[in-house]
Amino acid sequence: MDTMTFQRMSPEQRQQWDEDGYLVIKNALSAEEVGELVAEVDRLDEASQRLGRDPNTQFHAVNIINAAAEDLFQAEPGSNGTILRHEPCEAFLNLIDHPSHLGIVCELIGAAIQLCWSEAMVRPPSPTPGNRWHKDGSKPYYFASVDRLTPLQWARIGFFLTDVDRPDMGNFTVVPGSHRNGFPKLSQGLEHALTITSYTRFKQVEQIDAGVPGARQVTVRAGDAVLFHNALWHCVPPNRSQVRRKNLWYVYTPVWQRLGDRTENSPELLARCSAVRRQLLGAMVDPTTNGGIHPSDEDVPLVRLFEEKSFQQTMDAVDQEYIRATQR
Ligand SMILES: O=C(O)CCC(=O)C(=O)O
Repeated sequence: MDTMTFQRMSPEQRQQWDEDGYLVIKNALSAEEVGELVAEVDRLDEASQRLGRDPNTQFHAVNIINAAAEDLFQAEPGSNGTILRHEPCEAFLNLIDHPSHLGIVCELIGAAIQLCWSEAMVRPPSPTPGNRWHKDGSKPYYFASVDRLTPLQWARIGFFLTDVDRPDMGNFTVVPGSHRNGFPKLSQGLEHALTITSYTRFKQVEQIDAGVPGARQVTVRAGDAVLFHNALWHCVPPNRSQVRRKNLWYVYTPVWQRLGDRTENSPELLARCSAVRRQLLGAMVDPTTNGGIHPSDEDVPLVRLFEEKSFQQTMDAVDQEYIRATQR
């Protein structure tokens, strides 16, 4: 069995996660890793431009760990998008179990997880907002809320490959605490709230975060990562800089969810992966028997590595911790 090193959350990161619904991992990637990843993102961006995409429009590629494809939302229904690269990419694959963040992800959502989604994004300069206010889980799935609370089902991490160190650079923008408190009440009223959260109308406003109480444009340097809760309200204001913002988004979900940006992985990719990487790719050892319903230790090897006990013992410990808390 492999051994792995896991970076754990600092007390400050735990507090930031609990209160704000996101946390920042400074210097998650080295300058060398950033350089290599930027080169890969540029290759995909250029491939899509050769297919006719205007370079001044946003670029999204999904399933970048396998053969990268243009965003499924721009694709023909039923197709997997236009394939931009046919070979799995080592630099993108190496991020799935990177020591800078995997332990923190496991602390938050558990170690019986898979990578549901991998995406490369380029946000060129633009006078209009880059995205509406929304929670995640409105794509590719929606998540039900109970009493307006939505549990953590989708831990999404952004690896930033360019500095976004000033406001209005197309920053990832959040309302801290909104994963618990909901979207804040606006003084501009309901119609404005419906506009800035609408898929089709959000570009009608110039500054999408103006007048949204508590809105914070997150600033980061190239190499930093931002991990956030699916229920956190977020948006993207205009990019008024000269910089093409580049980043990657990876999403971890429990192994019992469906994969989001692919239905399968290439057999060649699986064949050269470690057992942990195969788990993270969503490949159960035998999905037709034990794996599909009750994962075995072989299906989720990351659990033993992270928790230092078997999957069954981990489940028992979770139950016991809950019972202890209720009996205090
Ligand atoms: O790119 C960003 O900063 C946010 C992306 C986003 O909102 C999304 O794709 O759901």
